Amino acid sequence: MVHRLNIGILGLLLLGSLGLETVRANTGQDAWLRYAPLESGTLKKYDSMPASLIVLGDSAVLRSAQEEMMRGVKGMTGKTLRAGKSGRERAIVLGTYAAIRAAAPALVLPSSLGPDGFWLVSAKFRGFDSLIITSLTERGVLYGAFALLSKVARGENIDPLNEEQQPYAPIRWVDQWDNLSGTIERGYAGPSIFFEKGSVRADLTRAGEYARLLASIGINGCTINNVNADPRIIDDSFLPQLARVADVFRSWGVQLAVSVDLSSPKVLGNLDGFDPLDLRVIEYWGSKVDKIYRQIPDFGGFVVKADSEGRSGPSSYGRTPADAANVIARALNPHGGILFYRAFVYDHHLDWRNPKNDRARAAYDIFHPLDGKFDDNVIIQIKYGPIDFQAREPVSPLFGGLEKTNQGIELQITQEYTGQQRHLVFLPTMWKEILDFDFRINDGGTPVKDLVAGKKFRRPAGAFVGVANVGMNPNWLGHPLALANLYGFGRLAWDPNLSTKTFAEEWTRLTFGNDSVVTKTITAMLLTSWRTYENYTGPLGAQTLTDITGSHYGPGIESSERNGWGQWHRADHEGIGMDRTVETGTGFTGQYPPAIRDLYESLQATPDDLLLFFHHVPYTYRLHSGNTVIQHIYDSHYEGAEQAADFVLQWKSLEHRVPDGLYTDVLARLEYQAGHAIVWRDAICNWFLRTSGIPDAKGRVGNYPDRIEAEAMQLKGYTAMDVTPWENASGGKGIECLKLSTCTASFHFGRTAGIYDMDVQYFDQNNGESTFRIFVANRQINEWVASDRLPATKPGGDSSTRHRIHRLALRLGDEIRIEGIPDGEERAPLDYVELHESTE
Ligand code: GCV
Repeated sequence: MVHRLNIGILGLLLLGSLGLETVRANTGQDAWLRYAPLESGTLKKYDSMPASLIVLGDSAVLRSAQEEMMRGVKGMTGKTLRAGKSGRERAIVLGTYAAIRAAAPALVLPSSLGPDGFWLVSAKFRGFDSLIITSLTERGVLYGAFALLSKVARGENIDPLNEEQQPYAPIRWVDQWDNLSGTIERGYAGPSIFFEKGSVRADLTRAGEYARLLASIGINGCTINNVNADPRIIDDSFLPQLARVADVFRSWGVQLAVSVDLSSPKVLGNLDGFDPLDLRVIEYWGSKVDKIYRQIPDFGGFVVKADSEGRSGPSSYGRTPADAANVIARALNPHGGILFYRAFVYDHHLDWRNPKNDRARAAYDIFHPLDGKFDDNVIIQIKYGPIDFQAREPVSPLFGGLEKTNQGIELQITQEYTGQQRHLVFLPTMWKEILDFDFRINDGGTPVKDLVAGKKFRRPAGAFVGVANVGMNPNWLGHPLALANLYGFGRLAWDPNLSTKTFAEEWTRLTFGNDSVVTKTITAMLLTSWRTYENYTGPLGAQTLTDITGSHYGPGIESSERNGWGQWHRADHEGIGMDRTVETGTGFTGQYPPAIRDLYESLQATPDDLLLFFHHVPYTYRLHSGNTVIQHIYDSHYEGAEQAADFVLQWKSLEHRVPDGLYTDVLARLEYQAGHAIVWRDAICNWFLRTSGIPDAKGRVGNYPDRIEAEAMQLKGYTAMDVTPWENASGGKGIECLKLSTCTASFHFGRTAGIYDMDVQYFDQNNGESTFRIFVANRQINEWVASDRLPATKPGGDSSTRHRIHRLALRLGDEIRIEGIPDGEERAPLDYVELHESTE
């Protein structure tokens, strides 16, 4: 919000030298806080910025704000801010409102400003035109400092300035699923920054840097261990180690929290059980919490996963989640701590034969009847959809089912079901749709963002939680562009009304500088990437058709069926989809308020994107788009794979505009993604072709004129193998070298002479590093080692990888020979070769 003030406009101070923007070598470590030198035109805008800095007060958080201002201004403008002399010169002034007011009584804070909000204002301070960054809290001052620096980095005008920002929800946390061993469940960027070999790391530098990143986007808490919690995390002997993490978080205004196991009173406390209503258990939690706060006075609280996926829980004693949550919450309450109780509670031994069974119902069935029974410092943490972080799900009905209970939304920054940071998927596009989704309760506007921020039903608390799982990888998440998801989570948690384009652009500028071509290209890639991924992985709300009992990565269409996990799509010869209607199905639609229930209950009214989540339809059913379901499956997968290929071209247009190392790294990832999108496309299209028996009207599926199957080549040493499931290899087969030495597969080029691009589809397992060599007419033209660390120990959809050899001159009759040299368990496995006339 911008106020008109008559309290003065900042004068301008010449900062001097105009520099050219240098594209800084970028490992990604600094993420969006690079503070790279501004290009001369942009730099000029800040000529008049005060050259001194006044900090009112002395605390760890204010010192962080001060150091950040110094660092940022120095990096971007080359100037060192000097310590300002109060009442003698213009300055940037940092301080809480109480401190500012004492020094400048004329300054009146906007009445709407609450905790953590900040005000950036050009105003007189002790007689001099200054730039004031203030807030009710020190943390808010820090957020304001970051906001100002972000503006400068993006070349925004800051003279005059009068801007007030207020976070949408009071609690904006990230969760890490780090194990004490140092591994991270569903983490794709290296080992834990917190733990190593059962203890907190000796060196917590990265943890401190992470807290800085989090603070820069307004995140105020972090749960550092896996929700599948190791009870030892709150063992008395472990508490001093937790205190060390809290120490590095504190100066960035980030509260430490941990996940706890409900059986702790038994496992750690030597009780004979953990019945939440047993007085000894109540006492256990009380004394444990007191001990924690003695060592960590600003401790944030606990997260609980119970009665879910094998975790212990109150159901063992016939108690409810409210019984369990309240006991712990009451221990936390006197200290101001919070208890997050996860709604991800379900039976993973469901009988799949019963058409009325439905995992999607679980959270609402369990928690809605308990509405109003939870204490005020309990927050029910609800995953955005009723299943589990799929590429597309409807919004969980539980958000609309809790009116007298605090709730928070759990989003997943780590890309468990969405490409594991090997595929570019900008998730805020999905999150924004979810947050804007209107439950239309009592016909009033009831968007999810207002429910989870506690606004709609005037709850004392509300929360945005993002499962981040950053690791020791220098760029935090593995894929350099995946950092946009962490940034986007923070921005949406701060202000869910921001457009995704706004903060996608912000992130791009902060990360890559202000080159408009770069900003435009990367923003466009980000904004289309979720739909692209959905197109080639999971159509029409059938969920991500991945290997759900294993890696959650590559295609695994039948893995969800005929087991108790309940992620069924129920595709058979006739049709596909889960009937979740009240009338004929599982009754799930009845969990939504009437207006939404009616929408999803009706086959005609259900949006195409979610059709198969709610209805079972024949393949010939016509969508609103006019296409049949089966043709949509074919078309969307071809479209998705083409869009993924187009990302490569878009990125290539940025060569020499982004730092070289970063350019090459991202290019390799996008090329891999384009290849893997084809693996997905072919697996899904062929599976549905075989299952439905309905051919692709465009004749693409099952016809690959440019493809030479490895098993059809002349083989020396190599033997043909069946790949399981069959759809994850072309023709269901590949070849493997069972010898200890080199095997060869060859064929003769039978097409018109010309320049061709050659794609070699091979399987890159993580239990060996095979070498491949390509010869044309006996001349070696290429060699590579299959050394990626994909989540696969066998040939299949997780390991299938494409290697492209560009612009190969081929003549009719040329022998093309592939030599495969196996290594370890990886038998130099190959699927096929494709030759396309080169267009480059
Ligand atoms: C931490 C999914 C994931 C699990 C995760 C669980 C949860 O099932 O695959 O790895 O466990 O969700 O959110 O608790």
